[in-house]
Amino acid sequence: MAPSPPVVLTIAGFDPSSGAGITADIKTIAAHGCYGVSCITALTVQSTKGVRRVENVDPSLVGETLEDLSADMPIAAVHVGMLGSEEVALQVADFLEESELINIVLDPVMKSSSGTDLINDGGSSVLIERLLALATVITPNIVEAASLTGLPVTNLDQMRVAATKLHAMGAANVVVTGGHLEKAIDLLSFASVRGVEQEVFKSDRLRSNSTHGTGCAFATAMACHLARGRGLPEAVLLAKAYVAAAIINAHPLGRGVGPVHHLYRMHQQRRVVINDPEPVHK
Ligand code: PXL
Repeated sequence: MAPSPPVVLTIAGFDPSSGAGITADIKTIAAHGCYGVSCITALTVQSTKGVRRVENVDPSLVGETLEDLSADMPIAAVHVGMLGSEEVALQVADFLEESELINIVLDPVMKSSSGTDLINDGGSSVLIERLLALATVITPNIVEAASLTGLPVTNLDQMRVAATKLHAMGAANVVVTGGHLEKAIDLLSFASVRGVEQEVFKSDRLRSNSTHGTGCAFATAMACHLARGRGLPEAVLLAKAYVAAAIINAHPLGRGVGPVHHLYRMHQQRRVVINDPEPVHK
């Protein structure tokens, strides 16, 4: 029998249009040859045209789900996305603290691109005061990095300063994603034997209307690569390439900002590699 795939847990909100959130994350996890399990933090009513409504889940459901899943399966990595409320964020912080799981990727989701709050003020405080320090790596975009640090973040120099402040606030490793900048620049700021190192990943910005869910896809792909034992620089590089390909291969769907194509690899020619459960593509 083939070896079991690494189990990746995503803790996130539900986007019924499947561009972002839990259902999108499960697609990303499957695309990486991992097995996805999930815990829903909040329901949203939304389409490609934006978020209409947010309903946070009963926090005890979150706590019990996380307990049950982690007692049942070996979890190789965790992705944390939308948290919604302070009470849910506290359940997640308590769980991560007690479970001692590794490879925790925290995407500090704050607002939808249409401007709806996806976490309340109390939840943001828990994010800053507890969750930043529990994560292996955090993946704010430039807007989230500005909101977390109170600093302006509109160019590479400011991304560097914000990442340094996020380390001081407790984050072990930081990727500031700048897909919205003229050049798509991501900055990885990470702890190495030489101290804190910063590595810049540049690519051409993709002009596309199919970009809904890029933040979730990037952070979840990072979790999958860490689950497979890859180091942070390689995980960033591969996650960035995955998101770019998911944008390029997207079909125009919906009347608003369309979803990326998380499973674009399913339609590509595969090369079978013995003993490697992860699909390899040419
Ligand atoms: O892309 C941020 C995000 C994350 N999670 C959920 C969302 C959104 C944006 O709309 O709905 C559930």
